Amino acid sequence: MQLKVYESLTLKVGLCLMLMLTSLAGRAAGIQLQNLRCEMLTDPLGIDVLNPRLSWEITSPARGLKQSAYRILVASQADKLEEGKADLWDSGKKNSDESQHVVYSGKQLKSKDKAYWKVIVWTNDGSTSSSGISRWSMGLLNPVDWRGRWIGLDRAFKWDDEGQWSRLSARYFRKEFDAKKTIKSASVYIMGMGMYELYINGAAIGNQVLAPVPTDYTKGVKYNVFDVTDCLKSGLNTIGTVLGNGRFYTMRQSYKPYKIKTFGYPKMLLNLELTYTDGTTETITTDDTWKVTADGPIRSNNEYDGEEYDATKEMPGWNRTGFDDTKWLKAEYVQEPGGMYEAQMTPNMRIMSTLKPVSIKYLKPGVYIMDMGQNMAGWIKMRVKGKRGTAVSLRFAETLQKDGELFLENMRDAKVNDLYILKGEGVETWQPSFVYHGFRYVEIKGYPGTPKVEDFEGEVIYDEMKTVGSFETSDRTINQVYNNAYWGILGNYKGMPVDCPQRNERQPWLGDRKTGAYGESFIFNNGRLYAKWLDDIQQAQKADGSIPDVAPAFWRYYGDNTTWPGTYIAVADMLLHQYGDVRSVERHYESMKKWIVYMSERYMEKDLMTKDKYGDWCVPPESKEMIHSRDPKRQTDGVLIATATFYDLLRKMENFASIVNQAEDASRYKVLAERLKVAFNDKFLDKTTFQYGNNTVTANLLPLYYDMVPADVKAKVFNNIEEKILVENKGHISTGVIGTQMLMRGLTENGRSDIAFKIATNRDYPSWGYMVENGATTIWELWNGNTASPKMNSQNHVMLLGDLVVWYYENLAGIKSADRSAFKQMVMKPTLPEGLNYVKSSYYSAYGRVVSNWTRNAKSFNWDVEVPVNTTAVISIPAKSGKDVKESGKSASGSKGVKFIKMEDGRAVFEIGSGQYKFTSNL
Ligand code: RAM
Repeated sequence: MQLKVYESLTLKVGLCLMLMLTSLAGRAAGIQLQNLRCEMLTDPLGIDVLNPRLSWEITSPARGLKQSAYRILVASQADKLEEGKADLWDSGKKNSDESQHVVYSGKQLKSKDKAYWKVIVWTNDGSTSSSGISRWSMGLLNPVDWRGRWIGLDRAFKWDDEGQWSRLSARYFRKEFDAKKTIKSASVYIMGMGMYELYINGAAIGNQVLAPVPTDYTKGVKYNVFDVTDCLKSGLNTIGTVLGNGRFYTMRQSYKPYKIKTFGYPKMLLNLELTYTDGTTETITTDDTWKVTADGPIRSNNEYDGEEYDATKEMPGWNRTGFDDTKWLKAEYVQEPGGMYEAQMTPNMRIMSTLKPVSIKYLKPGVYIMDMGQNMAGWIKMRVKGKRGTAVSLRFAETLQKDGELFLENMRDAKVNDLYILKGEGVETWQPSFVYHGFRYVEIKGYPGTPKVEDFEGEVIYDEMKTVGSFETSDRTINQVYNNAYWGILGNYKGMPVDCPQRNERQPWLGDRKTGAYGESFIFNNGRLYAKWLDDIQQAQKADGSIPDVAPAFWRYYGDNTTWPGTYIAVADMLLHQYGDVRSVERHYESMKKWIVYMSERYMEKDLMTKDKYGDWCVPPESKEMIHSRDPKRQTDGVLIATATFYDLLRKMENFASIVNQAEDASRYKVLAERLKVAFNDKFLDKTTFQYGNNTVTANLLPLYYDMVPADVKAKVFNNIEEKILVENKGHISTGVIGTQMLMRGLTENGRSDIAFKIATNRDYPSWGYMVENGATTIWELWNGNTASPKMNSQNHVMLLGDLVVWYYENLAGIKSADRSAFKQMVMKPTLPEGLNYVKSSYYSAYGRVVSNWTRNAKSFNWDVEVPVNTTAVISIPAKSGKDVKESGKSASGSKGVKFIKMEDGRAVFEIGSGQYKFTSNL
């Protein structure tokens, strides 16, 4: 059985310490517990939720297994986790099948408290089983719990440059202290702005990079917590930190102050809490006894322009005891950033994988071009040997020009250039600390000797999260597009979902993820990242209710738009549907409501929502050089888009309102939605042609998908879509960021999965396959990404994925959660478009692994299905009759865990419980 504390974060403890609690689970009669392990690699530390939600996963191959009761025990010490000793909480035996998000309801926890917990479960086969032990700890819950002061240096130095391509060297801090007694335990609480590296006695603490996650620091400041007990000793110890700029000291502040928010110079607040074996405690805090220098090896670090590292300026031993810091400056007291201090509830970024370059080619004297074979986001780790003072430059690009040089125009004014200056002491290994790049190709300049593939490695960086989905089909285009989507999605997770990782932008644009977040959740366990993003959006909201298009609002785009800000509500809905995260709905309900009220009061005219900013962004334009179409026939009316979108958001709000017991609100949303629908159909539906607006696919699809179309004309509206795609567009996509969000599901749900399949497998323009055909290894910002102007043409944007990934999993694989049940109930109904012969897919839900592997030929359909313990699935198998379906060679209806329900649309429908099944039917 696996335990999880949903609220908590998987912060890693130091390299010199890996605390792993051994699982103490016993095996109870009847239940074979498999894969006994703690879900968290290390325990969640420093959370700031008083009543965290506890979840567990029961693994067993048994069929039809369900939890019938549970009992949670929580204690302040691991050895107290026995009956009668659980001093924090003993839930008692609860007859319930709940195993997700059970709210801790024990003694109130205070700052720094530790909690150890386990669960005992009873299952419907009469067995009992006990889990292993997991733990969490509380952070510093009140500002007063933070001792010491913010320190930094509020100025630049003579080697810095604060112009448009600002250069600010990293700041190194150190503090020696004497631990006079024997240490029992020690924890570090750190807020290091914009980014920090932390060392104790020379050892790097944690394997996070580019930490903490970015926020609007005037609204919220994230702290990270580490258990550093094993890194300290009695006597003299030394803490060292390095502060980089991140989004805190933002370049270009003198360039576009009206647009780009900046926060000042790097700064930090740190508490090291020591508990001695005699029970006494001591806190080492940041104050003006710390020493600091800005004259270390990191000469410049700038997310967009790159990092410069001069190894001749290294300061050996600077983060260990005994270093001579007499030439260093005294740290200065500085103003706090202004935001609330918040425990970081989402894991930091980390080096998640590595890539070997596929080639390094000579370009001209001293210049080589390295190909990583994959558009990736992260950095290059390099090995080099040469004379002291030699400078090696690495520049990054997504594509090459015809002459083999880097194509840098689409980076706009980002310099994307790392520089390493050798110290000349044998083999040197280097990778930057405070920047990342989005690239496939690297220009290597000034490398001593001939650079070899073995000397370079691409380190792929994104938020630490599990890959939970796998997906493969018999179609090579779908497989490659899936792979491109996978790389694009992970590369754009940067403590927030950004639009792109390479050019001078990298902003968390809301609209790009409205449906994307949902599709992504099938591939990555992104629940905590998106819950954090909702907080970012809430913090970006103005007092009057306005929500920007970018949040955190590093770029100030308060345009009172409908579609992009509506992502706030759509992502909350995704978290509810995929993860059962009711708490996010509760936490954001009032802010979402405020935005709805704000928009309706200001921008509703005659029951239509009039505010739209981007239209159906990035439709395929009339000429392949263009970015945005100017052809009115390709564009969809903004009021149509805004009204349909707002209608859908109101329906979602209606559901949220009932979840938070606001019945009056719920009916208000309902009434308003109805009014919108009437006005919408009056205004946009042509009663003779059954076309909406100017009859673009998007114009017809939005109302159809959102269920705004009068029942008697639905088929006719859908006919217009079919005709448009098949006749006018010859089976091609014509939608942009908006229409693509419901295109694949819209076609499939209306019985034309064949058209969806055609669109998904096209390899000519415009299509996802066209990107593949032209060498893409990620997804482009534009359908014509290989020919359009470089002014807005990223090769790694995920917004054009629309609902494609959702369609892969829910429709092709048939792995789908029943409405908002977060996979407790599933509806598994794979679509079998002609030409697709197999799908092999799995998804790791909160309850455990779901598998759907199907193959078909002219005669039969074979389907291997796996459903986790404590869940059920309604499955739908193409067959002539229920009797025609076999499970493991026998009649399915007689099989254990399988119940025949009905025949429907040429399919036999069964209900199954947990377990593995092998279904076959004759076609
Ligand atoms: C561009 C970006 C982003 C998009 C906005 C509207 O700056 O490409 O992805 O959301 O425009």
